Amino acid sequence: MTHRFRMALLGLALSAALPAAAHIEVFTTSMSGPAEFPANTSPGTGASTVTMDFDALTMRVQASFSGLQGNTIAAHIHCCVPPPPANPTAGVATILPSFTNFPLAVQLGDYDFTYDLAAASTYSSGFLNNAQNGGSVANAMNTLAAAMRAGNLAYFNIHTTSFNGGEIRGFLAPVPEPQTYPLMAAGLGLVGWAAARRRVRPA
Ligand SMILES: [Cu+2]
Repeated sequence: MTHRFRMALLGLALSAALPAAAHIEVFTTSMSGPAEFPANTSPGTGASTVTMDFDALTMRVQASFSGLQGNTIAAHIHCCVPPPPANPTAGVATILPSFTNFPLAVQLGDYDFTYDLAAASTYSSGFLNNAQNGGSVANAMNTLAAAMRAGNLAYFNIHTTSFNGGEIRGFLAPVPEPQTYPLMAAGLGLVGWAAARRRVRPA
């Protein structure tokens, strides 16, 4: 094996090891009235990013919203909707009645708060104590994370005075880990470069 080829293999091995080492997962969604069940005609829109750090055991919840018809009364994440054809709604998974310090009585706003995933208070008691989670914060964390990975099971919902059941919502889904993919591409690129070098070299 040439030195370059060994280096390329090392790069590939490193990139293969990184996804297991990266314990941060990011989920996003866009929220709207038509995404509610039942759908409504609210002109409001919103976006949310949820960042779970499985080393620090934190969940950062960021959101922004505007154009709501009613004034905000609550916001949280619902989980987990049942399989079709059941109604695509679920109970609240996160702290009740609303996210800590979420802007209330407004039609637009921004939100940024970091929760402790190991704290029982991060979850609604119903979610924490349901049959699947059995009062375990680890189970509750894993259930919520798995639902967001699935992309169609957990939704961010903003309730208002005009739409008590929710004016805008959106299902949280994963985004690729930015710190992993460029490194993986770099590792694969190294392998390709080493292979090309070997091809042009005289036998
Ligand atoms: Cu709700």
